[in-house]
Amino acid sequence: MTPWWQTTSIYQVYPRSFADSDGDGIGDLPGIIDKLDYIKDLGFGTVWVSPFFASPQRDFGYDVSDYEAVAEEYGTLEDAQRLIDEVHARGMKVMFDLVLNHTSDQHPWFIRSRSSRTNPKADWYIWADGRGKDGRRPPNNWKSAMEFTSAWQYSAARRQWYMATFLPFQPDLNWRNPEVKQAMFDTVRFWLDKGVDGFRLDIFGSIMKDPGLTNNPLRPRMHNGFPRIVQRVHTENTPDNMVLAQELRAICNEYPGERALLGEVFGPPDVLKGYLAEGAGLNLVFLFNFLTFRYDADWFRQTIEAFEQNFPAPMQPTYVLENHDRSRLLDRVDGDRRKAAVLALILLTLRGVPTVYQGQEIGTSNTRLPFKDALDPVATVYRRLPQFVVDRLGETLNRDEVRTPMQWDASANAGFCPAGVTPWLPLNPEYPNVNIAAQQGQDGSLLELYRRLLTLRAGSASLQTGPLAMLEALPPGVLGYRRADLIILANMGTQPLTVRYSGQLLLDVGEVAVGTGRTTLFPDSGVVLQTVVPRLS
Ligand code: TEU
Repeated sequence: MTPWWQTTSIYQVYPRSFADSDGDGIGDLPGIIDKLDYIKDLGFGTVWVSPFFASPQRDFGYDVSDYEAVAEEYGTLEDAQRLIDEVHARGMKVMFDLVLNHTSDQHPWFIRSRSSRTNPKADWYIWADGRGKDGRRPPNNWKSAMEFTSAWQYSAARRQWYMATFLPFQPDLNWRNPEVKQAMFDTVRFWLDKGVDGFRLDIFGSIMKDPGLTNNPLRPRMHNGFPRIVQRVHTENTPDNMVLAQELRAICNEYPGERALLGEVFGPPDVLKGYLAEGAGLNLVFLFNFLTFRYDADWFRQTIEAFEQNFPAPMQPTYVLENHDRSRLLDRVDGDRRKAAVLALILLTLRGVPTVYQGQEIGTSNTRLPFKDALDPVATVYRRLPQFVVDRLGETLNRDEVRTPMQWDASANAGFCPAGVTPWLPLNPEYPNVNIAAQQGQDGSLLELYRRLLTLRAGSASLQTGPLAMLEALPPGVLGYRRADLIILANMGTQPLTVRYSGQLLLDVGEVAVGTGRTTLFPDSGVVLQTVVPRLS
């Protein structure tokens, strides 16, 4: 039998902004539970919940201070258990989000660790002596994820440096210390025991660094849409990190029901595939190339082909057009909702596991927010850069812009929290028009398109497990592929185009004309066609 994670579709919930059940302006676990029917009715198979664990919330949960407790504003451990059970009661799966690379600097482990060089937790984080006369220069040239800043932070108490791959308040755990490994594996088991179906693993590729602290090669160039000052050969996707994937998988394999691991990893597909270790490692890895797509048939064809080549069945590519870190897709197509519909068609008919970020299904746009008011700590780092550098670096350096409250309806506060309450981030001003209630049941709405596509997918073996083959001899502008007996076509060009493919129309977006032996697609349209008439028995 095909394991559930190979054929599922994932809906990402960002708890702080999903639904506020107790009127404090912050989303919470009971709020998510109240909305599970919504996710289920759309047709998703899996809910991935971003971190809700105890945290000072400087990075809104990606800075954990207790992995086995729920942050007060999100609820209780009982709520977390109820969330798991309620997801299961609806026949869905649930993945939690594990931040294994670093903790909060407020985690008791780190508070202890930084207090002296001899305390029992002294070696739980990555500490090193500095260079130079007083050791006041960082141990090596490793850069943080912010690119411009060192990965090392000085601690006066120890007169040493600790490593922080992301932000200074997120010290990296020392996974080469067996006690650390044990403690973190215990956490993994803690949640598996409660019945969680798997984990999304936060910046998983950065966990195992070179123990020799070798300098990274200084070779500035673009990588995955980001400018890199140094190449991260000694700090990212190291061979030891691939081994860690297999160790974690072995823990999951102790449990019934195919628990699954989905890695947030960055790199070229042939490197990322190493994490899957031919079935013995992570189950899935995010392929983030779609986050920086060009709306262009040729771009999609090439990108899909590269993934197909590197992730043939039973491996599954994991496609992602949006998440809580990067721009909403609508802003990448100048707000053109027809293009958003074509992208939904592609995302949900490809081979592999599609992921959808809350609000994507109604075409939420980035909320323009002044940089100076940003709550996002990443924006705080970049705030010091001159605007022209920020512009060149790309979009959504202020991640608040993609984390504003979910737009449930046109009432005050969009139904996210009660009227009169101030939500933790301002609402997207478009919410009176762009919201779930306005699109629910409306023919032609993006929301109903997602529902139709997910329903089609859930009921179609061809879409779930069928092979994917690119169609040949298509006019430039048209993306086309076959999934077993189905044909998917999308016109991403600017002219109406006719192709020599036809079949029974299962689903269409935009304006199309399906004839005998030919289909005409107007710009920003697409179809799913069935080529073989099913036999009646
Ligand atoms: O993100 C890691 C990451 O490298 C990026 O997606 C990052 O947010 C982006 O480069 C910033 O410009 C993960 C989480 O998804 C993110 O929300 C956390 O802040 C981060 O790890 C630290 O845990």
